[in-house]
Amino acid sequence: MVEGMNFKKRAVFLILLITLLEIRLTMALSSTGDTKLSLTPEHTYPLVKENFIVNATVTNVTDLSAWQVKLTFNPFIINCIEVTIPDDNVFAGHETTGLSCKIDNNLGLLTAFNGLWELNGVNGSGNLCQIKFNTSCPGFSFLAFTDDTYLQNSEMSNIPFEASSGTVQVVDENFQLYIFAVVQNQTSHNVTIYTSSNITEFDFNQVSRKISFVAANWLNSTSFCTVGIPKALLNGTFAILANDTALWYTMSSDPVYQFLHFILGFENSDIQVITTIVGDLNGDRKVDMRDISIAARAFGTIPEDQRWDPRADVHRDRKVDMKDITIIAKNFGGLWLN
Ligand SMILES: [Ca+2]
Ligand SMILES: [Ca+2]
Repeated sequence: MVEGMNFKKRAVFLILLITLLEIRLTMALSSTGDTKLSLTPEHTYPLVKENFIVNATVTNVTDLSAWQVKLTFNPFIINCIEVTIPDDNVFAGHETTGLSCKIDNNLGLLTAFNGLWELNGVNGSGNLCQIKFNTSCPGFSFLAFTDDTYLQNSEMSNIPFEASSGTVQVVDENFQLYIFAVVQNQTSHNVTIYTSSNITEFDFNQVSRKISFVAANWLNSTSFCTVGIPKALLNGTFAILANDTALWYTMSSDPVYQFLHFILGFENSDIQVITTIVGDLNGDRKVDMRDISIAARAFGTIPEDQRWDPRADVHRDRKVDMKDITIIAKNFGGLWLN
């Protein structure tokens, strides 16, 4: 009731704030040095009901005195069992506070912290912590560092770093890899679909830049789908429509392919993967009030909230806030042109 009343106000208020925030966002983009935070292995392909380990590692750091790793994962697919600090970690040989750790397998979030008791930080590269997961069902999970992840120096200032996320593809014998060869400008490309659905009627339309197929699932079942699209074939912002409704998806890529990962319900049979413009949340290839409405309705939410709509999380940091609204507003009025 209150939500309905505030809805219009919220949309107007958000638009008004945009100009101000654009300035702040630009300032917040700090430069990064050569320090990197990554996960090894970057890509993992465990089986269902299998344990696997991922290491959070830092490379080329100077005066590291404390760190916090905050990592999100897809709790429907994997659960975190434990976080440990290996003997050969980056603080090895120094006295530390010890590991503080919080695991939330409902949210898909883990937080781990360790710091030095000593006055000076350490230099170089090394392991921060080791994270053990268990897989529950086939599908895909990102392992992504959130904004609250930090590296701190002995002056208690944040060390700029570049973070790269990892991926987990839990595989199952019921999954099948479909490969469809399509031709664009006399060049052949392979589009791949890795899924437990049965795929038929695959088509690529070069003019409307659209991939379409029919996915059949068992009654009342859901399936997972990964569509691999060669970047040379289609590139940019994608929207996935299932029976004309935009689906939420996550993305990963390698040098050749862009991978789109999504869940299909029993009712989602006519699938279209289209290129669109940034900020188009409902997949109609234009950014207008419909998209602002979707974002405004979900404004201020995180995944466990009732109003949460992952399509509105354009910035992909698991919250719908001004960053997302700014991106949509910047593209407001935009039209996809072939
Ligand atoms: Ca739209
Ligand atoms: Ca966001």
